[in-house]
Amino acid sequence: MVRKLIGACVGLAMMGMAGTANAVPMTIDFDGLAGGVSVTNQFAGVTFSNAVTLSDLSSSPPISIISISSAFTPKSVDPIIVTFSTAAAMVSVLVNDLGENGVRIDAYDAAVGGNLIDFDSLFGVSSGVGNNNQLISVASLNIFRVELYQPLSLSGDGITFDDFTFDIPEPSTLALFATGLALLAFLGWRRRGSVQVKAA
Ligand SMILES: [Ca+2]
Ligand SMILES: [Ca+2]
Repeated sequence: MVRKLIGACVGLAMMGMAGTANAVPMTIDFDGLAGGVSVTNQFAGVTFSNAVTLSDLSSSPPISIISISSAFTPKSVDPIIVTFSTAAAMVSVLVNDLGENGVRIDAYDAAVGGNLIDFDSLFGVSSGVGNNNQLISVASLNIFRVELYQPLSLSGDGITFDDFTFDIPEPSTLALFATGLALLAFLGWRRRGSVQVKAA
């Protein structure tokens, strides 16, 4: 009976791990929005700030986003910011027209302030027109905010962003995993108890 229970718990724990690993990332392609629209809370689970849609750039069909404050050239002092209502484990975004000013994504563990927990950056050549679909990504436990910007100011050249993707581990599978571990610990304790009784 105890052995059967342990087997079931190991199965549950493994299901939990498999479910967490297989969480499907969500991608926002912005294509359902018109051009010139402020992107804020139109999409579940995320809130954008300093972002507006762009529809007239042939290199990033049909809708991408740029910053409101500096259009194609957001800097670290005025980045596009995305916050998550539940912690993400991975965030990626496609960059178009990437040039020598580069692009960077910073990941933080709080919606405001917090610690820098991961970052990624990528650089193109000269004005970089047409250097499209360049992927940058961050991965860490507990991502509650990312900031997108150009790290350098070598020229006035700009970038656009598209296909914002994030992966939030499902709470149900995490809870199942935790339940499995707790049951295993309890059964281990009970079995050790029964062995002591037999030895006495
Ligand atoms: Ca798009
Ligand atoms: Ca460019």
